[in-house]
Amino acid sequence: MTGRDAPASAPVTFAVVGGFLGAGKTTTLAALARELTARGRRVALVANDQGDELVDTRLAEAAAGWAGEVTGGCFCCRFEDLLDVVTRAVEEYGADTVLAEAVGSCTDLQATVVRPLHRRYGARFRVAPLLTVVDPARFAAIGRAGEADLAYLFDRQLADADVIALNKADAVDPALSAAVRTALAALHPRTPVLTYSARTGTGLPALTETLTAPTPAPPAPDAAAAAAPAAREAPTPAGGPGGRIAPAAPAGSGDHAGPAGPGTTTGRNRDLVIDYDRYAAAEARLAWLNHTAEVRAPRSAAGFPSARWAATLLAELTAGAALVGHAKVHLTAPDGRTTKASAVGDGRAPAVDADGGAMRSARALVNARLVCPAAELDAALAAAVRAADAAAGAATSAPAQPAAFHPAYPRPVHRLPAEPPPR
Ligand SMILES: Nc1nc2c(ncn2[C@@H]2O[C@H](COP(=O)(O)OP(=O)(O)OP(=O)(O)O)[C@@H](O)[C@H]2O)c(=O)[nH]1
Ligand SMILES: [Mg+2]
Repeated sequence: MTGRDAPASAPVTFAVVGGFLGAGKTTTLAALARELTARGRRVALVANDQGDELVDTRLAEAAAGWAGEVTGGCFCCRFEDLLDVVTRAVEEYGADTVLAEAVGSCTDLQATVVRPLHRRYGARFRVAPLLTVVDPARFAAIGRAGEADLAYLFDRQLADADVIALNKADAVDPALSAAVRTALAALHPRTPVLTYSARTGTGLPALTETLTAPTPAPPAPDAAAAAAPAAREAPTPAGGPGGRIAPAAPAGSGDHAGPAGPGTTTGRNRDLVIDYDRYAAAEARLAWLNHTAEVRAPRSAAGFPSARWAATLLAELTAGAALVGHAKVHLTAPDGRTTKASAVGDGRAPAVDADGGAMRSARALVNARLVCPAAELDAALAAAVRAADAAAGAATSAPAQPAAFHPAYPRPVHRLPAEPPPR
């Protein structure tokens, strides 16, 4: 019996957190990790991305006692890698709580990640409700962006949620916040909405309780599914033209298939209606870039102003994009100081989340997810680095050329339908 199949002495709390690019998932998980650590838990964070060299992993390392990552695809397509990372968190660190951040362009997480974990590994994990983190400004703007498939993906993330976590309460006009809550109640009337700010901590205790409250035990050991998993699973996408797949159960209308009834109040026990061709088309609209560079201050003994370099780079990089998912920069100086900035397409100047001050040299990580052709993103990055160097008196070199790409068609390893509602 391998470590990851072995029953743990006490179930590890496992929470998957989803939500659109830039919604505040990493900031939320960092805040939850600090809160839960203060309550005596041993918390591990797991980042996830289509590529490697992740800003989020750097942030997770700073926020939790243990941090890991799943790279090269989302949790649903890399399910075994997710299990391996979580197993290491438990064996190496003794984690009793694992918080895993899904890729911001990923959806259908109930069927592809939450249910497989709950049903097949329910003796090891107490799988928390699925949170979908939402930026109210994005919610208000996504329908007007002229990106119908991305708006569809955003809506499917909401429909998949057990709990909608409405973030950034500190930054949102109260009237907009109220309007968003009204719209969410109309669109997803059975899904609870928690309003909070990951930045200030307002509302965070309620979110913490949601993740740590007891959840129903998994169904009796899923021997049939373990013995013949394919027979119990919904069709997996074929990919490419004609790759459209049915919902994980016979199609109903609207958000979910099958009848509503007692026990169907969470996303976990409802089947999401989703068109994988539209989901894949939405992801393919995004150009995806993870890039590493060395930044130096050739003319100043004091160093270059790292926040100015980062903010200038992001402003230039995102200027021409049809839609900004999230572009972020993380700089680390040899003495450990860090600078971090983000642009999330909210019409504001890039946010400097951490300012490590002047740096003689730094290792820079750039992660960008924008709507534009991948080749244009490569060229935009080169121009943005030149502008940042000029603004900050810096000189940047990179070990490799930027190599943006478009995410591939999602092919989840598992796709489990909901259990019938209890009678
Ligand atoms: N004002 C405010 N900003 C926030 C809050 N939470 C996150 N942000 C900011 O939103 C930006 C994106 O936050 P992240 O936590 O990186 O978002 P994410 O959802 O993890 O992004 P991806 O992993 O790229 O999908 C950063 O600049 C954060 O500082 C909040 O509660 N209030
Ligand atoms: Mg993140």
